[in-house]
Amino acid sequence: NKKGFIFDLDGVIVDTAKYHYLAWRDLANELGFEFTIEQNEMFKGVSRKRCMEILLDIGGIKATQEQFDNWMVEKNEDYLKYIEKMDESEILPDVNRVLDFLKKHNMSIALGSASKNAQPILEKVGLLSYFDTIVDGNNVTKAKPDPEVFLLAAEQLGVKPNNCVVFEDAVAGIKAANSAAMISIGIGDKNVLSEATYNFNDFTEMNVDFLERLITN
Ligand code: G16
Ligand code: MG
Repeated sequence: NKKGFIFDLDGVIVDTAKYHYLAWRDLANELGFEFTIEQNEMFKGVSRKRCMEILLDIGGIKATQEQFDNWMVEKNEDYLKYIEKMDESEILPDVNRVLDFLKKHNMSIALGSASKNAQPILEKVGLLSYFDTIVDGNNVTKAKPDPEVFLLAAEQLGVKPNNCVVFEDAVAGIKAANSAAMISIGIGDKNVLSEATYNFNDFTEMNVDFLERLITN
């Protein structure tokens, strides 16, 4: 039984949330209000469009369609400047070890992210070659918690959904994996990601025994 391993990007492979935060904060400040790091929690795993809607709600701003679209473009251009300087030092702890283990055992590996900037980020940090396929915000119409992103990744890997394992840091992502009938692995706070099949604070806690069970069961 062929197995597939699907990784979320932000919060699992790299911490791009800090750059998304800076770019959203820049925009909020320009529009005349504050945007805090606590409020940024709501933006994790959420599509760019939905983030824009939430931001305008926070600021109490009513935008025309044209303003809405322009501000989204502006936020993204600002974000691209922040991620410009990313390199392999930004890969989260033990991500390389887990990817190397899966590659060594000829497992199929996919990215399943809401971001439209996923591919350039993987290139910058030097991980692109690990991935057999990338499914991201450019390929899907329904955002997490809808399972579309992970189902498409499974299909592209040629692996049945119930033979797939998903690594996720967001509640919406865990819900998406569960409704795709995949094994969900929460990376982060166990209390927040309580719906996950398994929980780890980060990849350093995931030992070889666990990885071996994942690839054989
Ligand atoms: C990521 C981030 C979200 C971001 C989304 C869209 O999701 O967690 O904060 O809003 O991608 O990103 P972009 O504006 O680059 O298209 P994920 O699924 O990788 O955690
Ligand atoms: Mg994430």
